[in-house]
Amino acid sequence: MNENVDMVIPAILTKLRKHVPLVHNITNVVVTNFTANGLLALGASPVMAYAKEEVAEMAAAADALVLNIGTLTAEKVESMIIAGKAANQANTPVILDPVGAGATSYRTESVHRIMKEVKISLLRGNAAEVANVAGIKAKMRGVDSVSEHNSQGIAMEAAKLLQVPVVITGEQDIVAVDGKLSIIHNGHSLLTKVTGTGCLLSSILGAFIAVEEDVFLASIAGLVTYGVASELAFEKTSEESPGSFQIELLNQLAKIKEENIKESMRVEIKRG
Ligand code: ATP
Ligand code: TZP
Ligand code: MG
Ligand code: MG
Repeated sequence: MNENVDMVIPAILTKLRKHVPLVHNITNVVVTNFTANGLLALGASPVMAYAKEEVAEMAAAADALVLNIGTLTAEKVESMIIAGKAANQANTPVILDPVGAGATSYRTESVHRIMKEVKISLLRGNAAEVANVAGIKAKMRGVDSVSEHNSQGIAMEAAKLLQVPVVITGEQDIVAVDGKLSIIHNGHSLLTKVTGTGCLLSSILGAFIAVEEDVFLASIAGLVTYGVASELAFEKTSEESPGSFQIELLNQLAKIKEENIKESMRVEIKRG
């Protein structure tokens, strides 16, 4: 790892806490409360606003807009497009989590519609979701990816085909932005036993991109912060208990410091 990146990445967390970015989420009903609590714990300011009468105003006032299609309705798609356009006009970054893309055609088509109308700053999903959005066939069952995928290959190809920065998460997290590529090895398998950990991560990436305009660096910083917080949470709960781990993850998102990140970050910059 480049020494400069070693210093720059942890410092983005301090920047986030200083600025307390307002993150406007149009998200799903499963993860709403967990997402708000996770953003608050980290040091960001969450707001959920869905009515088409108010989303443009909220998105324009926010520091990041996060669109999450987990429990989609026609009304929500309409609101997401209105909010996304307002965010684009105000130069507010827009993060898109294509939850379950490929599981039904409605999800895939809605993502395509949103991406046609709104300029996306970051697309974050599991390998199968991102593959399906990019037109690369991959199996989905509900909101979970079914089989092993070549995440690195999919991330690079999707970023190129869609012309959008991409983060694919899983055992390893991949960041592909403008030909740059990074792999993050932090995280804990208990994250797969708590619903909404991917959705919360997408919103947290929104908070990082709000304070750091280099999307490549901001994404790496968000992923290592979250990954290291999950490792600390596992150390505290120290057994395979998803319930305690979920609560401890919130605690560690509040407690994590630059020093913890410097000590534990496992980041490969493959092409910087
Ligand atoms: P899925 O529906 O496939 O679980 P998701 O949207 O929940 O996708 P994940 O890929 O689970 O998103 O990513 C959420 C967090 O969990 C990320 O920080 C990621 O690094 C971490 N993670 C996922 N799987 C593992 C694993 N096997 N080991 C360690 N960390 C993991
Ligand atoms: N069903 C629709 S949205 C959702 C479920 C279970 C939450 C998915 O959250 P994540 O973060 O992708 O695990
Ligand atoms: Mg998961
Ligand atoms: Mg998800």
